[in-house]
Amino acid sequence: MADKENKSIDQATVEMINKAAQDGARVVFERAETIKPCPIGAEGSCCSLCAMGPCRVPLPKGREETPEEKKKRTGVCGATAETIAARNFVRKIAAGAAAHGDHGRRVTEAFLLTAKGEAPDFEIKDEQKLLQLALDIGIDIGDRSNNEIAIDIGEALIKEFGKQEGELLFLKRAPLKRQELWRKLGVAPRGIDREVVETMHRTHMGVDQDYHNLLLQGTRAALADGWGGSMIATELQDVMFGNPAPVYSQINLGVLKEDEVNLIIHGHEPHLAEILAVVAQDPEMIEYAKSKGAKGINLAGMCCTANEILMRHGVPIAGNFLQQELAIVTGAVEAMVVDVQCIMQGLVDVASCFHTKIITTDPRAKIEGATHMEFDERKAAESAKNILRTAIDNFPNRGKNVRIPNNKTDLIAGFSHETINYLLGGMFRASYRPLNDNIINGRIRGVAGVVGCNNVRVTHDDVHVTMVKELIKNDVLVLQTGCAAMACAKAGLMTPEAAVKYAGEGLASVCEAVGIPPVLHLGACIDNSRILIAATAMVKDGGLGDDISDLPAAGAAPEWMSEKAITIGQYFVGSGVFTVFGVTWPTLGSKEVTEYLFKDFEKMYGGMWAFEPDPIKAAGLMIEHIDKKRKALGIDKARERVLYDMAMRRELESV
Ligand code: SF4
Ligand code: MSK
Repeated sequence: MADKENKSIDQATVEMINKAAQDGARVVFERAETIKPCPIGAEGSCCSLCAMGPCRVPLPKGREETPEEKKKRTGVCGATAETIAARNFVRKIAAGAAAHGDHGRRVTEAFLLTAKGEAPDFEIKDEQKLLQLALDIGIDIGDRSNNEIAIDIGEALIKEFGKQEGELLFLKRAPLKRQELWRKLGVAPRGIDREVVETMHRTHMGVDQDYHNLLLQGTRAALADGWGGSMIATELQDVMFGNPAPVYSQINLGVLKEDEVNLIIHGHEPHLAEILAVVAQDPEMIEYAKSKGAKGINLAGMCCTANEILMRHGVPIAGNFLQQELAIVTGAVEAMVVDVQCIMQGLVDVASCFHTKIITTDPRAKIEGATHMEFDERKAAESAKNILRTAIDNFPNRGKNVRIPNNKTDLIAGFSHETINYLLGGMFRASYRPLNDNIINGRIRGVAGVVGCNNVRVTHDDVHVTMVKELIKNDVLVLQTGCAAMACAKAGLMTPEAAVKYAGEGLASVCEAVGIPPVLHLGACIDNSRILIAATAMVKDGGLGDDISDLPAAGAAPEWMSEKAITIGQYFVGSGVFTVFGVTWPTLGSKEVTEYLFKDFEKMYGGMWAFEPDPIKAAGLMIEHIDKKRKALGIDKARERVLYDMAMRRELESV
C-alpha cells in the first residue's frame, strides 16, 4: 500500500504533492491519509439496499469461520453474505455498463446529428471504417452517400440501447464458439439498457438471492458493455473523428507552458475535445490570447479524454487520474474543462487556491462551485470558442506562484486494431498472421492487456510500471488503455527504443523489425473493446485455437478504482480472458462467491478472475496462464527452441 514516503514513482507528481502542501491546497493524496477505506465495504460485506440496514456481515479475520457463525452471518432480511457480496459486485458492473453505455449513446446521437448535417462542425472522417461497419451490421451500401449510410448505421445502433429482445448486433463479431457458449449459458445480452435495468431490479431488496444467478446477469450486463455500449462508442468515434494511427507526443505535467494559456480537457467523451483541438489553432483565437499577454494557446489532456485527443491529434497529456488536481497546483492552468466520469469533486476546492477555472460542460455532470458552460454539438465551434475565450480571459489573473515540473516523456500512441493489422501485415495484406506466427514460433510468448485506473491506496503508477516491465521482460506483448497506458508512457515504455532496453530478446527482435514499442497504446478505457476485436482477429487468423479462451493471453487492472474497471474485467472474463486485479477485491467477504469467480468461472467461460496486489506475483500468474495456454495449443516446445540465428533475423526483418 502507498505510504507517506511512497505516494508516487513519478517525480512530477511528488514535486506537486509537496507544492500543494506548501500552498495549503488539499489534494487526494492528503485526503487519503485522513479517510481510511472501510474494511467491511472493501470486502463487499456491507448491504445498504434497504432501511432495515445497513447490514454489515464481515468475514471473521485471522481464523476460520465456524458453521454456527456462518449461519448467523446474514442481514436483517436473512440475505446471506454470498447474496450481499454478489449483489454489490453486480451493481458495480451495472454502474460501469451504464457509464460506458451512456457515453456510447451520446456518441451515437452526435453521430446521427453529424450524418443529418445538423452538427456542421463535425463530419464523417473515416470512410473505410464507415463502410466496414455497414457491412458488419448489414446496412446496404450500394451507391449511397456516406451520410445516407451513416444515418442507417446510427439508427440501427441507437436501437441497441433500448432493444428488448434478440441479441446485440456486435455479438456476431466474436468467434463463433464464443457466441454459442454465450447462448448456451444464457448470457447473450439483449439490449444495453435492458441489462443494466434488469441488474438494478434483481439487486433490489428481496429479488434475486442466488449468487450464481446474480453473477450470470452480471456477466450479461458486462457483455452488453464490452460488445455493446463501449464498442459502439469506439466504432462511431473512429468513423467521426478518424481512426487512430501512430502518432508522436509527450506526457506529464512538464507539457504545460509558462508563457501560454494552458487549457486542460478532462473526462471521457471526445466531442468537445475534438473541436477544441481545432479552434485552439484558429489564428483569431491565438491573436486573442496574445492580446491578453500570452504567447499562444496550449491544449493538454487529462485522463481518458487525453487519450482520445492524443490518439487522433497528438495533443500532449498532462497526466493521469491522480494528477488531475496536481495540474492545478502548478498555478499555470487557466481552465480545466470537464465532461463526465473520473472527475474529482476536490478539483473545485484545489482551484480555489489558484486562479484556475473549473468548467463543467455536460448537463449530466455539474459540480457545485464550478462554472457551467454547456457544450452543444449543433454549435460545436461556437461553444468551444466560448469556453476557450473564458480560459484566455483568465490568463491575466495567473499569480506568481507558478511552478511547472520539468518532467515530460516521449511516447508513440495510436495503435487501433486496424493499425496493428496494417503494421504487422502491411497495407495490402493486413492481417494478424505475423503476430500469430511470432507467438507460435515463441518469439512472442503471449499478449497481455494491462488497463485501468490509478488508486491512491497504492503507490501511484508503480504497480502498472512494475507489472508491465515484468511482462515485456518475459516476451509478453502488452496492450494498454486508460490511465494504465499513461503510467507506462511516463516511464518511457511507449517508444520503440524501450524494446531494446526493457523487453526480452524475442519480443525485442519483433518490435525492432516492425518498429513498434513493446507496449502499445490502444486508447481510452472505452477502447478496451479494441482489445476484444484484436483478440478475435487473432483467433480468426488461425493457429491459436478457435476461441478467445484458447489464446495465450491475459488481462489486468493492477491499480483499479472505478466501477467501470469491474465491468471491463467482467466482460474480459466473460469473453474468455484470465484477468487479475490488484489493490483490493470486492467479494472477499464471501469465500463462495470469490471461489466461484476465481475457479468455477474458468469451467464456464474459459476465463476467470484473480486477485493479486503484488505486481510481480500478478505478472507471474499471467505468464503462468499464458504458458498453460501455449501448452494446450502444443506450441510450448517452439518457445524452448528459440535461438536467434541470422536467417531468423532476416526473416523477421522482412515481416
Ligand atoms: Fe440488510 Fe437485507 Fe436491507 Fe440489505 S436488504 S440492508 S441485508 S435488511
Ligand atoms: S480515466 S476509469 S481512472 S482508466 Fe478512463 Fe482513468 Fe480509470 Fe477513469
